[in-house]
Amino acid sequence: MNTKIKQGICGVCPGGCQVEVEIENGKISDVKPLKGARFSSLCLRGKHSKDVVYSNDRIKKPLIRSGEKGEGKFRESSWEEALDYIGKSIKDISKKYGPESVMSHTGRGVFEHSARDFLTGPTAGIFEPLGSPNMASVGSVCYNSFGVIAPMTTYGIMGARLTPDIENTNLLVVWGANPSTDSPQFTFKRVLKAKEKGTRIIAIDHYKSDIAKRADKYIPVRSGTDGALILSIIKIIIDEKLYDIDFVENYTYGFKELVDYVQEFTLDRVSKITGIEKEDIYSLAREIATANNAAIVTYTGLEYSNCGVQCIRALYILWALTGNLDVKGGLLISPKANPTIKEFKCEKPRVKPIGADKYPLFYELVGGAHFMEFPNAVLNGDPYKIKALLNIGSSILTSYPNPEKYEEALRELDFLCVVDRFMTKDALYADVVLPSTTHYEDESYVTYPGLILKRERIIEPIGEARNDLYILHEIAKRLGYGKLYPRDENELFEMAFAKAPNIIRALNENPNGFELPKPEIHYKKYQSGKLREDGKSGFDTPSGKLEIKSQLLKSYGYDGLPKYVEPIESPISTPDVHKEYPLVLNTGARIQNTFRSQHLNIPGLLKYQPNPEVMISLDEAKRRSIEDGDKVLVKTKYGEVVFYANVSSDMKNGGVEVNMGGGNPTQKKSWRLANTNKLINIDNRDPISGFPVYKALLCEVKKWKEAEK
Ligand SMILES: Nc1nc2c(c(=O)[nH]1)N[C@H]1C(S)=C(S)[C@@H](COP(=O)(O)OP(=O)(O)OC[C@H]3O[C@@H](n4cnc5c(=O)[nH]c(N)nc54)[C@H](O)[C@@H]3O)O[C@H]1N2
Ligand SMILES: Nc1nc2c(c(=O)[nH]1)N[C@H]1C(S)=C(S)[C@@H](COP(=O)(O)OP(=O)(O)OC[C@H]3O[C@@H](n4cnc5c(=O)[nH]c(N)nc54)[C@H](O)[C@@H]3O)O[C@H]1N2
Ligand code: SF4
Ligand SMILES: [Mo]
Repeated sequence: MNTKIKQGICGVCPGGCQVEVEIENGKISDVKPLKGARFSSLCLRGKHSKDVVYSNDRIKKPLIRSGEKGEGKFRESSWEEALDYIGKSIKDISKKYGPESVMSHTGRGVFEHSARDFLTGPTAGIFEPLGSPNMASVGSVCYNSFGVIAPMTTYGIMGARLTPDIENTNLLVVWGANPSTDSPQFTFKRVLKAKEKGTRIIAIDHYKSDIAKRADKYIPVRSGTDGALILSIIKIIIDEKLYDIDFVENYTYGFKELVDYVQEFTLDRVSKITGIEKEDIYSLAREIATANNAAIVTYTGLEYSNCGVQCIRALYILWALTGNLDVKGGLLISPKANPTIKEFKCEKPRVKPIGADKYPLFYELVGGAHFMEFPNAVLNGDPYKIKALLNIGSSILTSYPNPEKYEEALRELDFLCVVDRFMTKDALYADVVLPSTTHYEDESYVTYPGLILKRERIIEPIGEARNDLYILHEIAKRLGYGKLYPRDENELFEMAFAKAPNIIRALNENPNGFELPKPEIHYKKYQSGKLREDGKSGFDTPSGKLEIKSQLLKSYGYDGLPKYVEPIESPISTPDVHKEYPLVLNTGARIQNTFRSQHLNIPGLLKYQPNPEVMISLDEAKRRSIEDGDKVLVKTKYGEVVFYANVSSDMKNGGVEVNMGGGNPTQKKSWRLANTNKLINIDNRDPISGFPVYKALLCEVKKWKEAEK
């Protein structure tokens, strides 16, 4: 037997974990974490990554639809034929209906580091040189609320520059995130180390997640009500003068209005809203304000309510008011990164993308189209018709709310191309499906904090799979602008590091990669002028201060203050609906063996959790005669889906947590039939980000037998 060991990067997701791969007769036989490496970690999916690579479900050749849309009948084709067909269709549609009628959408499948650099940088608009403004991504439902809109309207900086100083903090608050199940596990490892050193950890979540179980204190909150909790904490620190008075006087805008506004967030009222004991709210406020320093880890838990952006803004404001912004052990602001990628200039499309009218601030800060508006554009021509879609690395029909509507829209299109590793439900509606490689099958690079590494090819591509960027190059070439994307590995490095060729040299010559120069540490950069282009002290916002009251939000007609809005469907705002649907519905908390819709066809990973589950409390289950493992129906006003009961003391009464990701044809039957997004209302959104309310609706759970009657 011919066995080799190669050092590499795990190939299944963009996590970039450094691994050791055992190869027998040219095939991966085992994957282990790389001992001693700085970015080594292996999640369950990494452990089973060879099963993903060699799954029979992989798409192996380009496919052209031969049956009806949705039927699943395709014939294999050559790359040339498939690419020519795509090029011709896009050109024809663009000519007939205008370039704005062709659209691209990218998802979590193209977060591999080079793909991410090309698809979020100056070459993000795949059809932009053609004249289309319609590039969209899953950023329409993920990250941009917490990572762009909230920090930009508050601190005037992108959230990518904000990092919790986990190593130096006394108090770490994990608020609406769960690093222990998230890929990659780098943050989790840091949190565990901090805990070992004695850092106090508080977790705030709607259920007792893994990180909440490890925390020193767990605070259960009703989904979607964190905004009220944060404002009551701010009220306490103002009442007790526990805030940083000098900072408020010199560096904030709108503090007085905030003081007036928070008066309504009394302990009594907020305890009723959030379901948290008054004593717990009070001691949380005191702990955050009096800790020597406090850091925060947050992410998607706060994005999906009716006031997601404002809630995250409130949290950022709280962190600054308590003196925890850009200090040792607090929430650090890193210097602006310098992109190294080749610039690409083309005439800007004259028409605005879809969604720019409804979510103008999203358009200004994020750019591109808002994909929540896709069905409305395709089906109703609002604001105009979209006729063709290139969807790369996203499973639209399992990810977006009200999938029936998206399905109708995909059926209605004149042309759809899907690029994926596996047959998604979207792909069943495609005219052309193209196979994409895993990261074991091609060469590229990975970027970590402070380090760039070359990513070596470990095995030859499966079937005729190709790297996404080279596929894009071929499509762009047929539209007359192939130079937008690299043709091959040489061009990939040349273009990605066009502004720093020394990095290419270092990557080729040094197996330990390229260490980025360590920036000098400067705390409180708002004092020294390091946050603004003009070198003046303060923040890079319209007022030059931290905007508690955001002028940018105001100029777009939104509330300037971080106002709390009770979920528009909730026990408080819709008591009638609550009678019929007495449980607060939350969906999509991560589990380690899947990644959104992915890997629900891999037997080794399904073993960890064979069926899609709804987590329900012991009392709520008993009341409904539901036992652990029972098949149950979860019903909302918008739809009903079958899940399996996970009766657990980790869930509090009055709420449930439902897995997301089901609905794709290759998945195990129970998952395939469980598309959580059928339960979600497409029209219920955060008005600023346009994000759907995935995590604060009402539902009922019934035993399956009873439901059948
Ligand atoms: N109800 C509910 N809905 C949610 C959420 C929730 O919490 N609740 N979460 C939301 C969030 S945060 C997000 S990000 C979205 C997820 O949005 P999606 O981007 O749709 O995420 P995935 O389901 O992971 O789909 C990624 C697709 O890319 C493919 N893929 C993987 N690697 C590659 C690659 O290298 N190249 C290509 N071309 N394809 C690849 C996979 O096979 C898969 O089909 O879902 C959102 N939807
Ligand atoms: N294994 C794995 N890793 C992943 C993914 C995956 O699907 N699988 N998805 C990737 C993606 S797309 C993303 S965006 C990131 C997300 O990364 P995270 O945001 O850390 O994702 P979660 O682990 O779901 O953590 C969110 C937590 O917020 C809680 N929560 C929900 N609603 C509320 C609320 O109203 N208030 C509070 N306080 N908490 C709430 C949830 O119960 C959950 O514990 O993870 C990425 N990593
Ligand atoms: S997070 Fe898991 S699947 Fe992703 S790269 Fe790391 S080990 Fe692989
Ligand atoms: Mo996400």
